[in-house]
Amino acid sequence: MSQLSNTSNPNTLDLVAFDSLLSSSEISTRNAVADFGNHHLRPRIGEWFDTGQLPIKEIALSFGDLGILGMHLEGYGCPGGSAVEYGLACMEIEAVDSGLRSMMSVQGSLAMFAIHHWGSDEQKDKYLPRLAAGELVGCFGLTEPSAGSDVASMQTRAKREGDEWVLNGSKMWITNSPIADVLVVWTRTENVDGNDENGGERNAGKPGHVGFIIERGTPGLSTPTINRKLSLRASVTGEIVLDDCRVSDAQRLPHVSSLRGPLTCLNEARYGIIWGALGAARDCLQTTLAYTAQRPVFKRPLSSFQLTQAKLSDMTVELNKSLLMALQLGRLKDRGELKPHQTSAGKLNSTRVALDIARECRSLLGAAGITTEFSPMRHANNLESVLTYEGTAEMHQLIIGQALTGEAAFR
Ligand code: TGC
Ligand code: FAD
Repeated sequence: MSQLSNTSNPNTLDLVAFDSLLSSSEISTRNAVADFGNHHLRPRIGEWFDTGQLPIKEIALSFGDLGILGMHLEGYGCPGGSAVEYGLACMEIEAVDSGLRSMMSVQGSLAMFAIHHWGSDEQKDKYLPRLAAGELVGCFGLTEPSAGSDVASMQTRAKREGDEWVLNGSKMWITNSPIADVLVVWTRTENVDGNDENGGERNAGKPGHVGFIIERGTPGLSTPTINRKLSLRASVTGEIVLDDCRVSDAQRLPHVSSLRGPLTCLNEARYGIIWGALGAARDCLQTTLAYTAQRPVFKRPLSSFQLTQAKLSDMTVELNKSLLMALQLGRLKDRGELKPHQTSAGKLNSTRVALDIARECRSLLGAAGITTEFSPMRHANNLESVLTYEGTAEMHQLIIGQALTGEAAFR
């Protein structure tokens, strides 16, 4: 049975025979992740969101067992799945909650991908198998208090002293930083050295942006938690403060020394969100279809009114169109042909469509829609973050705009 219809209305949401576009192995991967989500995560998500507390280490280990951490990476204990399988897994996890998909994205697409793509063999051997198993939790520190969308304005500095680097600055809004064992942190430096993909010796002594793998317990590192969140409550968010934090050169990601380093990683996480946000939207629609079928208004089920049906139809059409776009982008990615501005188009579309659907579904539930008993308002609140992180909607409009016109209008 299609995962577009895993609750009370078999096949109702699927308008395009979506599963006919998937291979049997993609369907079985998708179903395994959906089963895991429905049995192990869904029963507990309301409590995690309400309390803002969740057992991350336990979740990381279970995600590792399921094979969804660094799912689309090859070697070093990583599952080596396809981009489409990875996307389907993101969709099923985010159908439960965006915070849980964030855990998966930050670990696999950001921290692990950074090490896999830009790290040394020693770094890959040391960290990737344990991150893939969920024995270690990773995070990715790029955003700063005064540099979010404008990554190039980052203030965090790395200064080389002999075989060591001294790091100073702070990162903000970092998923999992308070509990991460392994922190990938991006800095600006005036004295890049060593062999990097941008020209090795060409860059020696020149300014650039370099990434470091910092282990918890390193002197000068602290990671305060950010509290009072109204969104992504089933996720831990924090700062990364570096106060004369010293790391050896062996902790530097050696193969990049420009913003291409972190921005390449963002492409991966943005891709996962294209699918993930649609999982949240699907869950809102399933919840709302079931609710409106049993909610009497003016002596008839709410679902029997024309206005209600128009809303449900429009939302379902948007969901199906967006899924087709996600799948096409996934197929391009599996062929190695996906361009960053295409990823932006998918991220922009999926997050906007999902947020619209979550808000409309919340309103169809009336007052019942405002508690965590039903999922739409929880998803809507989460999707506010998803719209903002991994590049705001405006950043993706500008990236697409640049591809269309050849003009960069960021600054
Ligand atoms: P620009 O001058 O255009 O580029 C600098 C260097 O980067 C390269 N580049 C890319 N490489 C790979 N992929 C991309 N998408 C790339 N975009 C640019 C570019 O070729 C150049 O390379 P090189 O080697 O020649 O130096 O950069 P810019 O300063 O003009 O900035 C462009 C802009 C605004 C698009 C960029 O800053 C941006 O994307 N800003 C948005 C920031 C963002 O998305 N932050 C996300 C933080 S992580 C997060 O939110 C995690 S949320 C948790 C979860 O995922 O669940
Ligand atoms: P700003 O950049 O200050 O933007 C504010 C507003 O101005 C936005 O609407 C934006 O679109 C608009 N704007 C900015 N520039 C322009 C322009 N040129 N033209 C028109 N409008 C513009 N970051 C990490 O590095 N790692 C993480 O793990 C991580 N996790 C996160 C988890 C959560 C829950 C949240 C909410 C954020 C997380 N982030 C993370 C940070 C996230 O990536 C940033 O919030 C995001 O990039 C936007 O930056 P900002 O918040 O500083 O907003």
